[in-house]
Amino acid sequence: MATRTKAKAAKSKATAKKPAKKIVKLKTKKPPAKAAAAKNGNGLPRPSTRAYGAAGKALEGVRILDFTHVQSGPTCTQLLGYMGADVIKVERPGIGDITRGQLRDVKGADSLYFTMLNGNKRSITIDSKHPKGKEILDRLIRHCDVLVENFAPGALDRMGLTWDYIHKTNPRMIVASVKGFGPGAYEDCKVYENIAQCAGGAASTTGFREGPPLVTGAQIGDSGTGLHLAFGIMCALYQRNRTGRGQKVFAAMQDGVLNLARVKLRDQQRLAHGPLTEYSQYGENIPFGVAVPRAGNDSGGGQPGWILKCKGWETDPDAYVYFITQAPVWEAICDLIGKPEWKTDPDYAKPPARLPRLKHIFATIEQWTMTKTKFEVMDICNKHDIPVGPILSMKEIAEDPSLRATGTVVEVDHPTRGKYLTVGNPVKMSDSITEVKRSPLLGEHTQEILGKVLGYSADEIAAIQASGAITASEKPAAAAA
Ligand code: CAO
Repeated sequence: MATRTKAKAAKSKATAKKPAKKIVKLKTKKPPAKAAAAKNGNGLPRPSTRAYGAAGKALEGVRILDFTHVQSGPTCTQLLGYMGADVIKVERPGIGDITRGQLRDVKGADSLYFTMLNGNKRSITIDSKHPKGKEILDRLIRHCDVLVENFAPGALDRMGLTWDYIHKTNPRMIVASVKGFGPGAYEDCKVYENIAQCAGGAASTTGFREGPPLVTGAQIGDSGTGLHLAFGIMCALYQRNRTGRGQKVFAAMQDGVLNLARVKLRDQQRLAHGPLTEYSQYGENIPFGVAVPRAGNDSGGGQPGWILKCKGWETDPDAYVYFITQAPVWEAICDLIGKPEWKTDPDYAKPPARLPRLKHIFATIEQWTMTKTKFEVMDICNKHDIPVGPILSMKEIAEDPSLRATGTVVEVDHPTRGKYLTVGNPVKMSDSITEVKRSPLLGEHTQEILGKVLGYSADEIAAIQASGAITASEKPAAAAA
């Protein structure tokens, strides 16, 4: 205190010696409201001080009324479950999701089709057409944030769950749907994976020119659309923070496939300006038609690529490698394959000169790759930054230790089928750690959800049970495929 007083006195002495200065009042600008808000974190809470991974999951607190079945819808809700949402899967009593019994490999147990698409969910059985069932659904609608469904067009409305009804019951609820097609000529059609691949432009551009259209093994129609839907749901949840109200989110499988095949719509428009020079048919002098052709294994980008045989191809159907002749590493490729003269030969030195000779170039590179295993090719080429990729079989992927280590391939235990592999969360987050849980048995959580989530008393649950709204109907289950 004494020190402060002394200092004060010294300061006033110094001031007294100086001639009095005219005091100019400076107009201080108030910081703009936006800047002040930004300084205060734009309304966000203070950054958590908890260790990364210990502050809960990304979607903790979000509750999903999962009315999905087969593949497209379940893919979406499983991802939301991986991110921490509480996913309540509503299934028909005694039957459940049709995939429980489809492509069954273990007698009496839920199929892999079901178990691999319905992890991290709880199952409740409700007959949605039973009056008591309808009452339970109403309560669920009030307790959930998002309803996700992929019934055939009109099925949800036929249950009485129209958008108007849901919105009136819970104005905050987001209603997310997958259908085969958007509004138009085909809007009432039922759609499965391969139909979407065909209608979305993927099949007409997949396969070899001289063969028929091909569908791909990647489920871009089902899982791809589920992924699109999940993105829409996330955006709707974010917007709801501002508006306080839910909205409809709609993803058509045709649209989802087209979105993934957009480079082919790019090429369709390029065709109007001349041939597609990176397609091998250009180098082979085969004229282009009016639509984008099938391009075999041509690379979809500007760098020519092809699938080449590797050592063992005679007996191993997957002894192949994808090889890209990327321009910046052309010289390294020439040295590796024993063609150093191609580095300066005007027929090979520059990319445009190589285009008409791609078939011969890849056949020559293949003579080299056939002397190595696909993994040896990978090791050698990567040292030179040459982009190559081994054709991995599903067996190799299932056994790959790095995919296990990252949680992309996960082994889970199931009470009736035992251990099985599933695909974990393909998206890794540093502060939201995914825990992959097994799929639920049919109706495994019915009592728990009725009591703990919806607040029914034990007597009420007993009455619900007696009503037949949550128990198996007399109808026989649909035949499993
Ligand atoms: N209680 C009572 N009834 C229930 C019920 C429940 N819990 N859950 C479903 N149902 C009823 C539906 O109300 C519907 O009845 P109505 O037709 O009488 O209204 C019935 O079950 C069948 O539903 P659905 O028509 O959706 O099923 P489906 O097997 O005939 O068709 C599919 C399947 C996938 C072709 C269709 O659902 C569809 O086109 N979905 C949209 C596109 C899609 O997601 N396709 C991807 C499928 S994965 O390849």
